[in-house]
Amino acid sequence: MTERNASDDPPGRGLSRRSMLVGTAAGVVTPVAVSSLGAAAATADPGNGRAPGNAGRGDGRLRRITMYAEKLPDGMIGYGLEPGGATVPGPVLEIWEGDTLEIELVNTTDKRLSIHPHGVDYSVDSDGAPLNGSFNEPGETRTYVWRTRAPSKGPGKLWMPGSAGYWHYHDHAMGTPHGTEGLRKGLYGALVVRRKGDVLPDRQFTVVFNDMTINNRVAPDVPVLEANLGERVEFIAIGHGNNFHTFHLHAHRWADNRTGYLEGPNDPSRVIDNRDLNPGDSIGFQVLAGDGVGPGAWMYHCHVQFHSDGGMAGVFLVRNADGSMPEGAREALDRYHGHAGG
Ligand SMILES: [Cu+2]
Repeated sequence: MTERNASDDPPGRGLSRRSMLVGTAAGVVTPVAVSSLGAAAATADPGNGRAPGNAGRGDGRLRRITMYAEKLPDGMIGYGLEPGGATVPGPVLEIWEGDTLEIELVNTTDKRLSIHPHGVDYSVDSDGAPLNGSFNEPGETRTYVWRTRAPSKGPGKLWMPGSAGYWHYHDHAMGTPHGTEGLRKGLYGALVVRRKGDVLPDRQFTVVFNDMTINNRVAPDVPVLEANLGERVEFIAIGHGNNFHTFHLHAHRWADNRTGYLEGPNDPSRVIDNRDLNPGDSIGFQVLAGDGVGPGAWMYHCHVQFHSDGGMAGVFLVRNADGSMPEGAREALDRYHGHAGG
């Protein structure tokens, strides 16, 4: 994975322009460099996502991608969007509510594996579960189809939920019928289904609490997440493994609802800065980097004490608006990199 220690280079703003809909921001500091997929996905979003700017999207398109499951150094296995491009976590997959995503998964390993999504619709042959025989044999290529839908009128006054949300995907076949080995080794990633009108972020980070690691790493090797003051930053946090976790971000807060934003000053959503993140769970939200608090090296970590003490902690580096290092941040990063884990 492209670990990037904070240098004095500002994060590349020009790269943060987005085109939908499948990103490659694999929990690293890279902004959403997006590979547009299929004929439908190529329109660049002007204004680096600050305006909704997505009217006319989400109109039920079919999007096709190819993913590769590959062995990585350190015993890890990851998903990627091109041969040799696997990362842990895998790429952020983004689609609009109403779209269908067709994934051709190439298994380059010598073990069975699959891709199993949360939050979307699929038939049993796209389940990714050995129970349904829907997995890739070693070396096999298999197609999975994920469908999404908008909210719809249900019986009486009820409404049936749509698919929009901060979801995730993972292996469900390696090692056990539940993909325990694949998950442990890094076969997981974020899946974002957006509703028409949703605000797009400038930057996007996937943070996976997997057993006692963040993205299969522990401090001080957890990648530094970087943004400039005032940028709209999206966090997608996912829990995996055998432990309970709580996700905490310093100096920022969000609404505990679908988007993390309030609909207005009287929106009764609870506002939080810490949330349970247990295995299989996923949350997502956007913040304005350093809003009301300024730039600096802000921590994010699991709030279970022996987990954070054990290295489940990283840095959200909010640079000055011009991309320069804020006062004191270099020293803070040095302290973080001296973190022995215990
Ligand atoms: Cu934890």
